[in-house]
Amino acid sequence: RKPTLAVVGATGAVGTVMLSILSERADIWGEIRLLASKRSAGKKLKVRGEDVVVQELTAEAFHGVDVAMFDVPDEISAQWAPIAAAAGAVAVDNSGAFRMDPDVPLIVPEVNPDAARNRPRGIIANPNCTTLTMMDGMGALHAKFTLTELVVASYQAASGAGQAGVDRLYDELAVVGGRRDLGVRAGDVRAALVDKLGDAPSPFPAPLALNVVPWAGSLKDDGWASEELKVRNESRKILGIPDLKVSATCVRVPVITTHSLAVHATFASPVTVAQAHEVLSAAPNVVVIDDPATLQFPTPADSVGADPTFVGRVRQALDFPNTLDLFVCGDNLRKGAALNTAHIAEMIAAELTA
Ligand code: 11C
Repeated sequence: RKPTLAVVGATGAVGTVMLSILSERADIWGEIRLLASKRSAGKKLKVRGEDVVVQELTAEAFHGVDVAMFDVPDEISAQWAPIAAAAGAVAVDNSGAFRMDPDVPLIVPEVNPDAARNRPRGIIANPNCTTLTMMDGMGALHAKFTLTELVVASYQAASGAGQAGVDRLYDELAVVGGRRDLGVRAGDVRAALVDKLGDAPSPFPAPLALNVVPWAGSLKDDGWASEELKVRNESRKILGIPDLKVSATCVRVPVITTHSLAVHATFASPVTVAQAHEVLSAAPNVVVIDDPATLQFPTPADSVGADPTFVGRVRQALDFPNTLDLFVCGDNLRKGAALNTAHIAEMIAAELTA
């Protein structure tokens, strides 16, 4: 019998990509059941070329489900993933609700697949998309050279804030497009957006069009944004280095989809650019694009929609021993979310049918 998969939250930004990923990858699933709030129940969505009616999220809806993926806000996952697990499913959760729970493995299949076998709560967590963007590359480098410090600046896309983020950025771009009088005086972009968009809510705490916004997530102690702490805590857990020194600054940029990271990574001993290229080129799901002489490097516009993460601009830091600087791009809705979740679910399906 092919395993039954439930997709909880199929109508959101990540859920929509999930349905197309499930339609593209090897067809290992029997039934694919779509579950959502009462509001979305009854809608028809296409999966594997067929219309599937969305069912209401209830405890009974998990009956007979082998693997349940969750792409919903933290509080919905916190409530429903344990219910799915109690019904006998393995829950693969893409929210932040369980990532740091010691009884929940946090999995990147290319980096720490074996950790997925120890799941006492029946729940496996999928990392945050910013962390995931660098994990395939950093995992491979750590396995060879032993990572000791990570300093990261992110350049995060609007879709990290969900469909509302995408809609807001397009709305803002429509206001500023062609306006050569904007971006020349402090506050002019903000005023133009208020003029045209009024007090329509934005998921971003400042204009994103013609701007960058040094904030993602919610306020934590001492001025840190939650996203920055997720990068630190999740990197440590995935790589299995509890005392890894990590410092992150997370910044939203006017890109629709694909997060980028400038990474300053220190290792136990010196690493040459050639050694790093060799390891990264052999790493699963990593593509190296790095030829400074011909200006070849990854950009979000060239990476969006692809499965791998792209690494370039690899340099030996001039004033920091044992340290590489590099730039990574990864589609935050694919490797950063739906693809990694689908990959974990496929690992579990293989385990269940072995
Ligand atoms: C962002 N990375 O770009 C966030 C979105 O913990 O899964 C995903 C938040 C999370 O805003």
